[in-house]
Amino acid sequence: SKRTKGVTVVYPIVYGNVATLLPQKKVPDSDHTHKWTVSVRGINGSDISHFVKKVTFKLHETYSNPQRVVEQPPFEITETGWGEFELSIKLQFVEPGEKHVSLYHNLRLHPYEEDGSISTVNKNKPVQSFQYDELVFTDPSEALYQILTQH
Ligand code: SLL
Repeated sequence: SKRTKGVTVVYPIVYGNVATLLPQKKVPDSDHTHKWTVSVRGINGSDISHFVKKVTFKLHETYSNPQRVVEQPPFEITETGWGEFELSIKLQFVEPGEKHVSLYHNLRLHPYEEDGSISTVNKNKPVQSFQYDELVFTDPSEALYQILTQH
């Protein structure tokens, strides 16, 4: 629909991962040590599907089908694995004319000490690594403007 003029809408989001150590021998015949979930949400876990149509998570190429597409909430992927890597999270919006946004996240599996070494005392505690960010829509369509400001 028609674009607004001189309008900026800022929408806060949170993205990142949780990870837990797998009990040994949980995944047969594999060297996977951790289970993790990477997600993108609104603040306080709020739903973003009123304006996000599709989220593509691009995992490390050691995963089969590394491109994971999620078209309904929750926008998240759960996997098991053995290593940390940087992944990309591409958001596509319900308004076809709105340019997609790519976010980057370093998947974290290990509890790190302040000096960068892996903590042995905390190794059984879940790890969390989330970042706050803001989506900035400049002159969104009138339809998207309505959707973004109604919530
Ligand atoms: C590292 N640069 O060497 C990183 C790469 C990749 C992690 C980590 C794959 C699991 C699977 C997996 O955990 N990859 O085989 O399905 O630490």
